[in-house]
Order: sequence, then C-alpha cells, then structure tokens
Amino acid sequence: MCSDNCKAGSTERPAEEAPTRSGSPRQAAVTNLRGLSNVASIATFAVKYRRFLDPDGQLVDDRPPPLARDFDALRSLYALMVRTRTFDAKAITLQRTGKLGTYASCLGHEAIHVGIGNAMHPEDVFAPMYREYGTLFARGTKMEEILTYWGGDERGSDFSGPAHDFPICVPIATQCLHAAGSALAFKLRGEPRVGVSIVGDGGSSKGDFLEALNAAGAWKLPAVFVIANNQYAISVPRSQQSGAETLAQKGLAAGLPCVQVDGNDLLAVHWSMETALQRARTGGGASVIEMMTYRLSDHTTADDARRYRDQTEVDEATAKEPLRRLRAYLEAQGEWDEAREEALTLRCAEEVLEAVNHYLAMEPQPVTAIFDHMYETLPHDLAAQREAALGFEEPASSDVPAEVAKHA
Ligand SMILES: Cc1ncc(C[n+]2csc(CCOP(=O)(O)OP(=O)(O)O)c2C)c(N)n1
Repeated sequence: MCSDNCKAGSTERPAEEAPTRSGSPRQAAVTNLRGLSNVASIATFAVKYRRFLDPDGQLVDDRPPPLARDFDALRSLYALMVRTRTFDAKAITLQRTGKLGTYASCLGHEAIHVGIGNAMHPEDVFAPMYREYGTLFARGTKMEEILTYWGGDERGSDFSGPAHDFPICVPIATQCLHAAGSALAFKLRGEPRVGVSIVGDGGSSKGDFLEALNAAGAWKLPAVFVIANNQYAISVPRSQQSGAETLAQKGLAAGLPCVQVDGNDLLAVHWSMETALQRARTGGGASVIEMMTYRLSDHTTADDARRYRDQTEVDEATAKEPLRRLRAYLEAQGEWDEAREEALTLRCAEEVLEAVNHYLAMEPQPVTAIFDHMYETLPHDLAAQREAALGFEEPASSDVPAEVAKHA
C-alpha cells in the first residue's frame, strides 16, 4: 500500500556511469560546489507527502483509504477528537484557577493523536511524550488519570490504558529509545507487536531520537517513529531547528522508509500509521512518519506564545485545523449535522465534568509519597529528607481545632 508513497531511495549504483543531476537545487549546488558534477549518483532519495482531505474537507486523492467510506468509524473518531478538545479546554481553565499544575495543551494535534491511538493494537506499546491525550484516551486511559498526573500526583501515571504502555515522558526524545527497546524485545521473542513513539519537531534534533532510528534500522525492529511537527519547540520555529527540507528524511540515514503526511487530516494520519504498523508487524522493520500540524495553543500553561509569533500565523493555521475539516467532510456526505453536533457537545461536557469532579474529590497523597516508589531501600540522604518532609504534612482535617478549621 505504501510503495508509491514511502519509497525512500535506492542505494544501487546506476548501470551507466553517466553524469546525473537529481534531487533539489540545494543538492545540485552542493554537488557543483565540490566539483563532482561528472560523477554518478550512488543514492537518490525522495520523501513523499500524503493528504486525502484538504482543509475544506474535500477529498483530494482519487484512491482514498477504506476508512474514508466507513462512516460509523469516522463518526466515532470525530467524537473522540471533540472529547479530547473539550477535555483540553477544561484542563487549561483548571490550571488557571489553581486546581491543576502546569499543563501541556494538545489543541490542533487531535487528528494525529486520535489517528495513532486508533490504528495501534492493544498489544502494541506506546511511548508517549506529554500531550498525546487523544492517543491515551483511544487506548483506554481515563480523563481523571491525566488530570491526576498534571495535578502532580504520581498515581495519575497508573493509566487504565494497557499496563505495558510507558508513562508520560518529559525528558525530550528519550521515549524513542523506550519504543526501540520494546521493539527489540518483541523481535527477540518473536511477538507480532510494535513499539510506537512520538516526538516533536524539536525533539527530532536530539541524539536519543537519531540513535533510536539507527538501532531500529540496523536491527530491523518492529517500530514506528512519529514526528509531530507542530512548527515550534517552545519559542524556536521549525526554520531555526534544522537545515533539512523535511524532518521525515532523518530516517533515510538509518535506512528507514519515510513519509510526510498532513497531520490535520485524520485519513492521512490513520493511513500512514496502519501502513507502518503492518510493515513492522510483518517483519518489514521500522518507519518514520512526519505529521505536519500546528500548535494552536501556548507550549504549556507556563508559556505565552504571543511573545514569539503573530496572530495572523495562528489564524491561518486555525483555518486548517483537524476537527472542522473532518466535520465538513462528514456533513458533505450527509453523515453529520447540527443536531448530532449539539448532542455530542453536551455529552462531552458532561463526561469532562464527571472526570473533573472525580479528580477534585481524590484524597491527597501524603507528602512522603514522593519518596516511596523509586527505591526498594531508601538511600540514607533521601531517608533523612523523607523524615524532614513529614514536618510539612498538613494535619488531617479531623486533627484541626474546630476554630481554626472554620477560618481555613
Ligand atoms: C532533555 C530535555 N531538554 C529540554 C527540555 C525542556 N523542554 C521541554 S519541551 C521542549 C521543547 C520541545 O519541543 P518539540 O520537541 O518540538 O515538542 P512540542 O512540545 O512542540 O510538542 C523543551 C526544550 C526537556 N523537557 N527535556
């Protein structure tokens, strides 16, 4: 399915050692600069781009994947995207009102996250970064668990999703090594399972990412490496991160098939994931997928993106966002309407409210909990800190004298 989209290049020497000129003007300039214009290429590469739905929700490819006609599936994927966005908006208001710690929004990334989660099998392993709520929800994680995590409570990492998935990973790109490691284990055990990781455009500059790709290429591991290119690594724009024309091509040096897709097009995301997962599951090795999107929110609630980008840029990106394009497609097919949208909006609001109430009603953990899950036997310096932390423990409400409690 992927052959016309993912063919990354050839390392065979051409039969005729004739002068060739291939690739981009940039490549040609480099070749000429070095005075090598009379030698043959030994490797040429291309990175293909795939989009099925344009920003107006029109099909732009005459060979859409079967999902394009599976309206039950599309409606439920659209519903999950709306649920995710409703959750995201609420989480930000919780942070603004002091009920949640710093939070990383997923606004604009919903097609990527939901598409990945839906294409994966439960037995696959997901190694997330920190904003893939749509994937986590698709895999069974509860909204209150995400809130608990961002509320600074480690119990939130005990997701109801598959227990073999990795927790949220903040050290940039290290999760790619976790996916590669899982994939190595699956290969050694002969299990038809896939390790999947996702990294940002910024994270794709890290050694961890490139090392994971190298291991996956060298050992033909069953892995999929997604780059969610949302155009910014906090305040650093894509143009300042890399001189490469695409980020997908970082996989070429590792010998991996690479493709770039429209990450706001659920059909393209899902198609590319299914293709890569199937390749990995059937012994074909790993793939790299660069999914193009735009971070419509601040980087996190600790950021103010107005300081480094213009509103016009955000407005242009908003016109291409993933929910309105899928809704427009469904409406044009007579598979969605205002009444369905209203009912969905209501359901999502209720579900989010229930999750928030659940989260807010949780009994806080004791202060000492932060010491209790890392070591079997606590090193002496941490044991001393644990002892000192007991002094910060708030008295249980029943221990507080009634007069004090009244004014608390
Ligand atoms: C190893 C490491 N270095 C630095 C940071 C600080 N940091 C947090 S997010 C971020 C930018 C990540 O940008 P990108 O990879 O593009 O992902 P995005 O957040 O845009 O989805 C940085 C540098 C970190 N968390 N880990």
